[in-house]
Amino acid sequence: MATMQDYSNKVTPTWCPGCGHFSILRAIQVAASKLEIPIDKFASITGIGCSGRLSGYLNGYSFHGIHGRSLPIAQGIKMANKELVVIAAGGDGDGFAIGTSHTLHAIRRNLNMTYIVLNNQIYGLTKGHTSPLSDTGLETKSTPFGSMDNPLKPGITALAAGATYLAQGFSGLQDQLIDIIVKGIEHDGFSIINVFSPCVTFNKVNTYQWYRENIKNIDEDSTYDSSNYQAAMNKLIETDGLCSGIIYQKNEPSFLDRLQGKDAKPLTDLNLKISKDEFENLLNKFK
Ligand SMILES: Cc1ncc(C[n+]2csc(CCOP(=O)(O)OP(=O)(O)O)c2C)c(N)n1
Ligand code: SF4
Repeated sequence: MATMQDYSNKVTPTWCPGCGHFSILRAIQVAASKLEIPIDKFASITGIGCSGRLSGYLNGYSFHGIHGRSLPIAQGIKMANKELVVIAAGGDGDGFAIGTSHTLHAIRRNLNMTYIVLNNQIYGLTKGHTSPLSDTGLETKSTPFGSMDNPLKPGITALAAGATYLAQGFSGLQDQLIDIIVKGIEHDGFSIINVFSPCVTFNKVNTYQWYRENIKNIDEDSTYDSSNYQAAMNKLIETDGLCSGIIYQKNEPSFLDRLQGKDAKPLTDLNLKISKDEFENLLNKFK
């Protein structure tokens, strides 16, 4: 039987004590062990940021990539070897500033993988600049008189882009976090999971206490129907995006279902060598 230790590579995290990212790391490890994902089928890909360190602490294949580019790398890996369970992760800056376009297009592409946003509503690694998800008025090093911009709402943005699985979690609510990650990995398509993950060093407003007081847990509402798109949008609007649980899930053909040759072996298992004659024939077609 798999345990969470199987998914830890024993590297000691350099995150500040109390950082919300610890909880997300643990939740991924527990989720992977519950699903008994073989280590040689488990791949984590991150961008750059404190959040980007996550892949460096997970066992299995891992790739600490480029700022805002975890998704293109992760999608390439999934396309090359569809048998891997692929998890991409990054900060709110990574996914909703420099990487916004990748996030939107990955959502609408619906390729079978999971994307976890470690959302502390600030840039942690660069020592406390605002991110596009920072609340208006937030005083940071880059906005000493308060942020003048309106924040993007990741949940509403993901739904508008056509998300087939949208969940939100909170680092201070482990059981729910594990559950939404398990179900996100099991989802047949692209799952996006936005996790409120306090930066205890640079964000003195959106603290554990603040999230505890402001997040509505939709698991406590037995009438909530996560297959109802309108209800999901309403819930996000009503709570100003501050709700946790599976917000929306629908079944539709994934990118791999739609792909021509989808039943072929993974690219990594194919013999891609071609003979000299085959190569010349190919070249002749372009003459
Ligand atoms: C192309 C590029 N632009 C900018 C940077 C500088 N940079 C590194 S991390 C980061 C933002 C970190 O914030 P976030 O993605 O929210 O992650 P966190 O550190 O809060 O976990 C930036 C702007 C970079 N490394 N590469
Ligand atoms: S700076 Fe913030 S996000 Fe980065 S490790 Fe410290 S608490 Fe976590």
